[in-house]
Amino acid sequence: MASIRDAFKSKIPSLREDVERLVAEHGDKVIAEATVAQAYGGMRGLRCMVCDTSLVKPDKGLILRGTPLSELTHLSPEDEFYLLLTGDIPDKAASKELGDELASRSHVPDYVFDVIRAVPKTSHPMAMLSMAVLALEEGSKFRAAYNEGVRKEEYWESVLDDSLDLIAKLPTVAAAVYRVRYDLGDLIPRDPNLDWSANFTHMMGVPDTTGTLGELTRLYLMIHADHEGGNVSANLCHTAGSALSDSYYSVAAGLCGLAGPLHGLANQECLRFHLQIMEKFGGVPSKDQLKEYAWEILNSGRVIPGFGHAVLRETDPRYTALHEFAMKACPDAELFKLANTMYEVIPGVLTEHGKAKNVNPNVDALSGVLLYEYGIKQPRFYTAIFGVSRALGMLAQLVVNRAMKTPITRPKSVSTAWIKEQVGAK
Ligand code: CMX
Repeated sequence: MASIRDAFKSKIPSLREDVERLVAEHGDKVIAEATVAQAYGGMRGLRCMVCDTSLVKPDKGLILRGTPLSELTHLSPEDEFYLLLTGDIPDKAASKELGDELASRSHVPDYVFDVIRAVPKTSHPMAMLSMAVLALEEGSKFRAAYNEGVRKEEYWESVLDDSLDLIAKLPTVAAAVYRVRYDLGDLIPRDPNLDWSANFTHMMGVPDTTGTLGELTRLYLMIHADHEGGNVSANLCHTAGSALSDSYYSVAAGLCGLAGPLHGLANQECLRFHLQIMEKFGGVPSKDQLKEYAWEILNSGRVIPGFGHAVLRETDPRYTALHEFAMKACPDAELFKLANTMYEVIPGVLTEHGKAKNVNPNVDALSGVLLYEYGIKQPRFYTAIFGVSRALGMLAQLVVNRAMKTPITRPKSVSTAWIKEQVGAK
């Protein structure tokens, strides 16, 4: 099977032809209408953005290049990147070639570690990670190619180079953020015998006491990579990239969005919520105690982290994948027992509360629990781990968009006065 570059390159002519014909023959057909509620409601459900790497179906969850997540959780994150970009799962040879290519691109210049060390220790790891990604921008091959006048048809080649470089370096950079931010001692070098995921937790210095840390890291980094195009991180990366900002600028933009508590930071908030409950009740509370506490949270105007979703209307299949892993790896862990009690109690409480459109758990209801059980006891770092994974999806989408010559994003904004006039409101 071909290398990731050749496999993608061979698909570009037919992808371009297909979309050009679609727009030429059906360009004036209507696919979406916007209501006033959507204009004021985060454009929820508005179908006016294209993303071919993955799709989130309200009743089924994440579908990657046409295949449900549940059938793909055996893939390594690197193979998933191959799939997201090309639409194909690599065979052994192509997978090894990609792994070797990432290893060969993994060197991080020393000045990037200096940037990480220069930031106050009180900074959030997501701020440190975003800064480190921006520091890597100095080496952008797309920016250099653009300055030399590369043709639009060929933008994708150097964007793919930057993207592979960034993916290769991200575990080293994020692990450095972890060790510096939490005063864990010297940085740990990459181990050439480990793959991309296993190297990440190795460089963080997380002890593998059960022999299953590598499996958890692979699964975690796999399931968080892509979640179609409209979520905050993917959308921000897409918009920055549409201005031809290179992969580093675009991923940094996406990471800044991921850092929000309603998006990627929810895993941190969720674990903190679990720990608070354990402390308050001196262990796993009874269902009645948990129900009462959940009402206390809701009545004080706060959300219950780890439940609900902007698009999904069923249990998140990413939650299901983590649950299956936890059932094998740590069925007796107290935090896992609490997560299970929450699964039994919270949907009923949220249903009675009557606001949330989805009362089921999302991926964050379990992701932090597992990281904590495996010895990563700093919840503020969890979103940075999510960020390393989400970069795969953001970058696959970015390369596809440059290959498709997607123009700069520029929706038309309208004023409240215009909307009032439009609908005949006073
Ligand atoms: N606890 C309490 N209230 C909730 C809730 C929850 N878990 N989920 C939704 N609601 C509330 C909303 O805050 C909203 O209230 P208002 O009308 O007062 O503003 C109402 O129910 C309707 O919200 P919705 O349409 O069902 O959900 P949204 O699309 O507005 O928001 C999300 C989605 C994820 C931000 C929301 O469910 C939430 O805040 N959940 C908790 C945080 C969380 O787990 N985030 C992780 C998301 C995972 C991901 O990004 O992939």
